[in-house]
Amino acid sequence: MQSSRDRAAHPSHRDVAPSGSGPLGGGPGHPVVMGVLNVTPDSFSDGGRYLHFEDALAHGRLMYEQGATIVDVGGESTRPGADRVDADTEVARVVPVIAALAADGVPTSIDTTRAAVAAAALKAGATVVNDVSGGLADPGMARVVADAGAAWVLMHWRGHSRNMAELATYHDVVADVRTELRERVDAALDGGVSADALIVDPGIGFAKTAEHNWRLSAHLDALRSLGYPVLFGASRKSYLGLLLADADGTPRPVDDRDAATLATTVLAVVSGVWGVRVHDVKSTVDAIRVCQATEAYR
Ligand code: PMM
Repeated sequence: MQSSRDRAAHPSHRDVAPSGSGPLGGGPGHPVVMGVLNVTPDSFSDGGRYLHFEDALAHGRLMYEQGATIVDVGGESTRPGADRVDADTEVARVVPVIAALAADGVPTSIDTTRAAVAAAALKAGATVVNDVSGGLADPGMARVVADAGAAWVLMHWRGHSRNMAELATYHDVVADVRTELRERVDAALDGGVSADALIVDPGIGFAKTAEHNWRLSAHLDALRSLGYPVLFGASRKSYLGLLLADADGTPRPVDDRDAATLATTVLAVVSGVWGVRVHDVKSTVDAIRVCQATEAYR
């Protein structure tokens, strides 16, 4: 079932060693906290709040002070149904923020599916490319990542936000996502990217129903068995709103999903993920410290 590209098949590799680590030092027991910073007018949670440079910079700095390992800067909304923006708009939104955070010594990732945007962001100081398309959207991405020696998050994805709901059909969502992620890993390696640079992500909410999201959340071990660090991003997503809907079926509002998000974070951390991508960094860091303190007494 495992291809030769499954790093779990090579137990000598550091990511599958008992201490397990990956880019940025994340891994089981000491997960990376990726703080979300959307410099967009229309993201589902923080859309419009950080569109202005000063607001974005202040929020990025705040998340870093609160303990974020890295700040994930995005200039295009990926919420279901969202329209695309052009690459110039994306660059104009993210590059000044990344450059200013880098000047402060704050590590940043660029959340984009476009090679040109990634290249501009890496030049401005980002060190990780967070590509929600896993390299599918832009064939030039592998070259940009390889040339920069950056880390690359390959998220499971089936199509752009506009029509992704139609693509949520799986035989077995956990096995299918695993297989499709392995294909993305293979393509990245074939494109010249180092295995050490890769991180995989199940893409919670992307071409997935609520049930698909729960199944993936419950079986993160299956993704970890690929042998690559796993990033988990459930923060404030709509399946949590559906779970916590009112008696009349009204979903829990986005700004009241942080307790639920925290539960997903704790479960993911206990499953041994490399990192979590969250909006509320402070509560996440507190919860991880509780996990670590408990672990120290096992
Ligand atoms: N989710 C969103 C955006 N980018 N990147 C990764 N790697 N994983 C995710 O789950 C993910 C992502 C959804 O939008 P948001 O920025 O509003 O959370």
